[in-house]
Amino acid sequence: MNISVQDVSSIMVLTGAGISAESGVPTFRGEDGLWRQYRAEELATPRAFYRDPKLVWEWYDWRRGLIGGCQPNQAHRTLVEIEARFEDFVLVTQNVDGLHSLAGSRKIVELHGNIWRMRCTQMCRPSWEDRSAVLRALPPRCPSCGEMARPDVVWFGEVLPGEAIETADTAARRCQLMLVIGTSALVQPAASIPLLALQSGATVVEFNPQPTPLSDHVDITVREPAAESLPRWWARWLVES
Ligand code: BJW
Repeated sequence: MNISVQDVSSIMVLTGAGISAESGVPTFRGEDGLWRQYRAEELATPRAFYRDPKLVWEWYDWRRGLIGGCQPNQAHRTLVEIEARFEDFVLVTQNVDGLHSLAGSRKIVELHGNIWRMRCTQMCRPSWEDRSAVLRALPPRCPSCGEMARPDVVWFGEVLPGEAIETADTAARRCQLMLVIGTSALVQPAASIPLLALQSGATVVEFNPQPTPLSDHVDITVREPAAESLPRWWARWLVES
């Protein structure tokens, strides 16, 4: 690293499914990824949901059960340590699994929602958390108005939560260092966030065993699984600083 810990006052992290891979959560586009077994357009779009809500809920129920048995790994935990070290820190995640929060991260921005929350399709009340690994009745109902509930996640064709994307854009323009961990950088608008940081002069480090469309643009690429490489990178950076 050409900058020391002391020289960095503002740090941003962008994570994707790869950071949770070593916890046992399937990625979307990897070899064993979810999109290899299921067609995204049949499950992760509003159209799919309104065509067959029970099928879509069964898929989310299955994933909730799977994620419910997973624990944060060393990469999630290292981000908690990094957060404790920097006053100006923000962790922007595309993940819906809630593992950053379980690990103890505090300043989290969830771009694509959270699988443990649901919301009323009639929007009669704010979203609510339901951590039941298996839901009793599918599709579940809104406890206030009795209409159908949906997962509080962002599907293809849906707009990301305004505050989340604004916070992420502002942090990207302001940060001096950005860590991009475990994302294929294929899904917009999240994939463009590191480009904002690069345009603003930040140093960007990518942690991913595979190349991505970002790889040629970033300052450093670490081509290893994050649960091994992130703790090692962080320890080395502290020592070198
Ligand atoms: C490891 C590892 C280890 C493995 N360690 N790494 C501009 C151009 C073209 C299209 C669009 C555009 N703007 C918008 C679009 C349309 C669309 C889009 O981007 N499509 C592209 C696919 C072409 N975007 C949208 O629709 C978004 N909405 C939007 O922009 O609204 C305005 C608008 C709408 C329509 C038109 C124009 C504008 C919404 C996107 C919502 C994404 N939702 C999902 C599902 C969430 C709910 C759920 O979980 O069910 O979010 S899709 C899925 O992809 C999920 C993820 O968050 C997201 C990103 O995936 P991620 O995290 O990168 O995972 P993978 O699997 O792709 O990659 C894992 C990586 O980890 C790999 O690289 C591995 O190598 C690596 N890895 N092991 C480190 N141990």
